[in-house]
Amino acid sequence: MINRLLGLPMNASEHGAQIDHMLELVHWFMLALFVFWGAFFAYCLIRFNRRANPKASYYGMRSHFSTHAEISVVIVEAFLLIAFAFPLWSARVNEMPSDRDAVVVRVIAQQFGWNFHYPGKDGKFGRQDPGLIDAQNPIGLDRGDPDARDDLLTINEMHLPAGRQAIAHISSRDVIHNFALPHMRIAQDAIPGTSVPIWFKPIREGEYEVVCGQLCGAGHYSMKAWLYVDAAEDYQAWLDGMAARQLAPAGGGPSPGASAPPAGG
Ligand SMILES: [Cu+2]
Repeated sequence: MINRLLGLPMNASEHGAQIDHMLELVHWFMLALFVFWGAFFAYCLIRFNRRANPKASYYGMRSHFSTHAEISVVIVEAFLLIAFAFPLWSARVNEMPSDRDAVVVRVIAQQFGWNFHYPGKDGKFGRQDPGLIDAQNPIGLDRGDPDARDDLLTINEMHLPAGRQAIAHISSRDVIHNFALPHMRIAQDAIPGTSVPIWFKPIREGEYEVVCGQLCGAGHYSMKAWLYVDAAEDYQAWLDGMAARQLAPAGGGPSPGASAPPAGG
């Protein structure tokens, strides 16, 4: 398998096989180029050595050959771009599923960790205010906002259900980071002041490492999180458990045995 040969991590997303296929094509092409140009180089060393050519010639000699070779390389590269890279990229940006059909999460990077913000049962994200950011409230969530009452927050732990599309809105609190999910074959810079959506569909349950793909400071090496892709019922159980732990029982519904934090509400 090409994944193994190239040292790629296992693919766990729906579109990942297409990415791997393109990587494979590019590598075969590079191998062909390497062999071809290496042979041409060796040929030139012998054909144009000093003993055989005591006087330099600036005209003629095989120049058409290398021009044709270079044009062929450009044509193959254009083909790879137009036939493979553009459609892949276009699907990432133009075929974004609607919020109704997907699990939507906000990802807020900070030095040096990942905050995950789930909208809760109402499906609406509460208001965020940078002025509210403190040690207990890393994303500045305004709990006074009705939409925020059932919102859930995790640090360095993301859960998604397998087999459903996921949309992640990527942003940052401080410097530029990069939300990289190697197993999902997707990555996106986390840029302060912007929120960039990405989407993918995890197809394999498991635990996957999330890394910061952008050198972001002295603690960059430690900026890791885990993505848990769960079966649908396990995902729901996780959400329910989080809600029981994080939310005051005023939010409605029975929450048996929830040791609610002393929050006003
Ligand atoms: Cu980072």
